[in-house]
Amino acid sequence: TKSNGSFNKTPDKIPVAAHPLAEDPTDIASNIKYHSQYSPHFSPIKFEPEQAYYAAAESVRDRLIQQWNETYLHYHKVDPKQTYYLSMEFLQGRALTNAIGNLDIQDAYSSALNKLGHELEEITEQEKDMALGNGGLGRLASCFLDSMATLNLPAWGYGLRYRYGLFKQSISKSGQEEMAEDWLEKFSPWEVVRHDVVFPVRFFGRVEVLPTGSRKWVDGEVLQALAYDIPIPGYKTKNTNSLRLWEAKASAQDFNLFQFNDGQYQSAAELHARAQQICAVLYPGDATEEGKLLRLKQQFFLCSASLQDIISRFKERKEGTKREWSEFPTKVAVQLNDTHPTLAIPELMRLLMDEEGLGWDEAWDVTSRSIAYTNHTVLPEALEKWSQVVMSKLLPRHMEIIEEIDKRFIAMIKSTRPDLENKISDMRILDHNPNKPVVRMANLCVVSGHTVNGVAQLHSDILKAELFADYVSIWPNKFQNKTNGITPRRWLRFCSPELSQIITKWLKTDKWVTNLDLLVGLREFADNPELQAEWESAKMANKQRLAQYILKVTGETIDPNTLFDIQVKRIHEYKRQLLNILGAVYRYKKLKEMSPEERKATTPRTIMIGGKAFATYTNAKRIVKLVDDVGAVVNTDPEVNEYLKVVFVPNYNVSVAEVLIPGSEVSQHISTAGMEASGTSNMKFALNGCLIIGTLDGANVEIREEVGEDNFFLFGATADQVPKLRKDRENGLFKPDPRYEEAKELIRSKAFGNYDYNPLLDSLEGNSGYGRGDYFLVGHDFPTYIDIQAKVDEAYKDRKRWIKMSILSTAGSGKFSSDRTISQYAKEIWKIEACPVP
Ligand code: B1N
Repeated sequence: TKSNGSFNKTPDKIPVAAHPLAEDPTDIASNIKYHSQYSPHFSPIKFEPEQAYYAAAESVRDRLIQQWNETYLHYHKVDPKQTYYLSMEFLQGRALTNAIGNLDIQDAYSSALNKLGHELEEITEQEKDMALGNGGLGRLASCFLDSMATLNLPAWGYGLRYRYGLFKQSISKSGQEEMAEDWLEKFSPWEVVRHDVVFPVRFFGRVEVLPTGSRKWVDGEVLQALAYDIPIPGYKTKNTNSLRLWEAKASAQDFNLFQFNDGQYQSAAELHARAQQICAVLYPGDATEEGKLLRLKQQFFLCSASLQDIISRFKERKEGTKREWSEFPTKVAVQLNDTHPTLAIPELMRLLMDEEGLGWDEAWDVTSRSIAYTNHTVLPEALEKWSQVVMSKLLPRHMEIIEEIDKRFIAMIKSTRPDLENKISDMRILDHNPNKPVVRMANLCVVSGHTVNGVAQLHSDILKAELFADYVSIWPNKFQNKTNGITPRRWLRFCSPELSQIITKWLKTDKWVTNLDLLVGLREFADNPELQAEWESAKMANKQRLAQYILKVTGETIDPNTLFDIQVKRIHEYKRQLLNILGAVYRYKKLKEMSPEERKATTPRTIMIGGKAFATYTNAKRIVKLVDDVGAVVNTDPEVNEYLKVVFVPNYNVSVAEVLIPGSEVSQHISTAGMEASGTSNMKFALNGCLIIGTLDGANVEIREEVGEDNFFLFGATADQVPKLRKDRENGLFKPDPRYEEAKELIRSKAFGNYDYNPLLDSLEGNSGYGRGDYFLVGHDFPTYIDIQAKVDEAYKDRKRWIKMSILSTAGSGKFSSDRTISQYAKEIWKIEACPVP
């Protein structure tokens, strides 16, 4: 059953039936009609937006498939070094607008659909988000795929084809409710199943020692990994890469016909049921702890299938002559997106030793020169630790290999670095805590990988100074920084066509779409009244679109003439949505105390907060409920609702972000300093001319450097002050600001309903403990937060200055293109080069 789809092509002398890729809208329209008739998914009477979406998507897919096949053939022929980006999450969002945009066929498809009685915008709304990710980490993987294709890099994404992606969130009287979101309910036109790409993946079993002394993993249960490919087109280039997602299947032999005929339906199909569980759901946690066997199975399934595929591609391209294994690292770069795919390390070792017959040293050399690791968080609860007991049962051979890596690492320290002897118990991979012996996945990655990188400068510095400090003295050159980035295609060019057009007009080129540094060219026009007028009207159009969206999903009317203030991201105490809502409560209280004249002099504001809470994260869910409750009171208070509205935006996801971000004017990125590794929505907001209210955390630091400190609303403690502030708190040295006490008191007084917010507010009281004693320093940062909000209100009154700041924010965002990030990975970690399809 081992195969990777190497092909015996159809004879070249027989041409493919004519299937011209139409350029002309009339021809495109007839191609769309063709699909509605001959690729039917519905009964043949209707051609409503939904039917039009599927037919249009299939018509676009025809084009993609042509370039996709050419890309595959070209890479096969050139045989360049390729990158394999292994990730448990890809947060792709919608594909249609992106594909049409990257293929540069917007106008033709728009008029073709008009001819068929439809609007392109309405059609694209039909598509469900592909939400196989939780938040920043998954969306980063998707931005990277876009940049890799755009830069013509030979690269693959590898992930899992979850049946249900991230849950759908709705807000009821009791707060957040979760529902399964069925992105495959009606089939996805963007995936192609590769029936010829199937690999076996084993679980459980035992290790057999062969007479030769070599070891082999046998017995247990064997499932099949089947490949589904999603095309990843680059922007205005032929290169179309693949996102390969694995689905778990059991084979027909595993179906016990005898038992079934005997009426034992469940046990007859037991393995089939277990296979289905593997890819049933995305683990919906973002930086939270979990320890389920199923999650470990998912991780191994991804690693094993992907590595077998990578190895078979490596072998296939040798064209007859024997290829040396030492060449493997010159053809293969594997990037681990956090520790979630760490099992790629022992799995590659196992495949090389047990299946290919290499010795330990040779296998170790190949493995460690091929694999690199990106760290995305320093939150202790997100650093994966797997039980050695569980690991030994599920993956007995891998556990042996990990033990050997651990043993050799310790021996190396003892012989070369006796000064580190007393650090060994922290640095080693196995933690022999007698209560719960675990494997520390991050340590395994640092010891085994050739490169370790953080995702923003501050985060990378913290990794070197704290989390991985001991390793730095052994391998000073192993550690790098790769500041995150976002794709300017989805996050400006396609989500804000109005602003894009203005930028192109003033820069006299649209080259900024692939060379984002060109945006600095806007600086010289930042004071120009003509540009300012155009800029303001484009932002206003985006605000109106946003207001319509809010009305549609919440029933709340918001006024586009107020300041639009947005915080959207997963709900987490370290991200401090609670600080935002306490600030809103304080603003409400002050407005209530003002005279009507005084109110008129304020800057009216609409605060929007959105994001999903992990289903069992109680305080996060209380925060969601609090935002909604505050909104219910404020928005119906006739004294203040002209000056303040608070809206919880339900079901935040990629396509909601594409509406919210272009319509934003200020955006909050207010995590406790040192805790947000990078953040990436901060980059999207800044790129869209939105000013940031932020702490010196993650990529905020670099955004402020780039846009200029005058164009960034900074407040709060810095990362190096945080440990002392927590100590001070423990020692009873914290003196709360009276304004902070007022805000908390108003909530405790039940001004926002009867829900019991005391447990949430109590997390801000006391002296110490994670999730107690105000670990996240909301109280410490509250006064400077309120002060900076007053500065925002003042700045907004000076329209000329505000628009200038907005322009300068966009102008300073060039660095945050994922094209820049990926170029750096390609050059400094992967050592791969562009391989453009002619
Ligand atoms: O990765 C993003 C960063 O921009 C964010 O700052 C960071 O919080 C995010 C366990 C995670 N770190 N760790 C996770 C996700 C899922 C999971 O099960 C951890 N996500 C991040 C991109 O670098």
